[in-house]
Amino acid sequence: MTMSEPLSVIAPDGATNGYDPGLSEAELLHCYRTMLRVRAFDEICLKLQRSGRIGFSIPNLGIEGTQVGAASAFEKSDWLFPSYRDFGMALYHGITPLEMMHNMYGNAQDTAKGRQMPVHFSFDKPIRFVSISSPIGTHIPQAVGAAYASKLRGEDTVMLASFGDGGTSSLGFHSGLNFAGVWKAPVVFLCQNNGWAISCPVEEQTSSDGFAIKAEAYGMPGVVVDGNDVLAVRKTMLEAVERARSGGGPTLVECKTFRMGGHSTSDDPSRYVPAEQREEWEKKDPVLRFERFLEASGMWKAKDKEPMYSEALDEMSAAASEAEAVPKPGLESIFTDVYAELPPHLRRQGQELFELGKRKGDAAAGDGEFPL
Ligand SMILES: Cc1ncc(C[n+]2csc(CCOP(=O)(O)OP(=O)(O)O)c2C)c(N)n1
Ligand SMILES: [Mg+2]
Repeated sequence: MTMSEPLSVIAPDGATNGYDPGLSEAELLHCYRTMLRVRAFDEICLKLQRSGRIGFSIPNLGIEGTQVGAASAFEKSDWLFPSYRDFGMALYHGITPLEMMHNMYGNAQDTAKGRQMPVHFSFDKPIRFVSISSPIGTHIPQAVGAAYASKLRGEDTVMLASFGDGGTSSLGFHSGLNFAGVWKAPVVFLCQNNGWAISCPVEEQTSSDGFAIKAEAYGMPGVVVDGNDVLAVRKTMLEAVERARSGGGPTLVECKTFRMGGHSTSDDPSRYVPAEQREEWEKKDPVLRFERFLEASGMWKAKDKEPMYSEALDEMSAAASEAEAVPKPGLESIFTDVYAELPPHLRRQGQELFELGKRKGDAAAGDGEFPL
């Protein structure tokens, strides 16, 4: 097999090549449902953004197989350093749509207290889903540092660093992989090669034969997998996670997939993605692929899809309504979480802000008092 031939498990007719994913029927259906829930979350967020209720979102259409297959390889005690396009990893591990919607609205219950952009989730349970870093690639060395700390402490926690094809051009990618190789840190690098970094095609991103091959330079295995085959992604990631957990060091996994939507709700991919490319990948839709497997295994029927998807839409819509009703963070939250005791100059600035807020009618109940 050459580096650029991706590993796949689910054949076009839904049969597997004998691979047993080691998941019960309920677990496999959880994978499927999670993929549908990602689509439903996207659909609701697009409507919210287009109607001016939230400022921004990131579509995940086409990447759900990679997200769910990868997430399924990690334990709740592991840490995920996700990219901004990893909604399926959060949902797979039981982070609720409501918690995610609080961030989309930047309301008072958002874990980031409205200080991050929408889509920049951070959660510490049921799994550690580390705050999204907007500057591309900066979270890669963070994941490596956390992995090295886990190793030094003698723990068996494994870290995931997830990023796109564009992320491989960042300094963080090269320094992160270098340190991880030297330290044999328990980290798995997941490169989601979805063909595009906003409007930059992969051919302009690198002149190497894909991204997995770059692992060789850093002294670790590099594996290419069909990112639209959820079971192939699971298989590859499980092997990499087990290797990291047992002291074997890092792996770079390249998932070949395709972003069927825009880069974000501010983007129009029809301006740069050739129609034939999109049509070709639509046939490889990861949800349809997994449906063929589930159907061939007698776990799912075509008539199940519509009620499952509409249940997911109801769930996301209810989460959005609930999050929308939560007030924005109080003005005083601007001054919290940095100092144990607020310095006098910030206290003074805060007071001026509250007075201005009151005069302009922007201050909400509670503003104007420091709880510090
Ligand atoms: C350091 C840095 N440079 C540029 C940007 C602007 N930017 C945001 S997303 C993006 C493309 C990233 O592409 P890729 O890693 O392939 O991720 P994908 O969008 O495909 O998920 C760029 C250039 C940024 N956020 N950070
Ligand atoms: Mg990309």
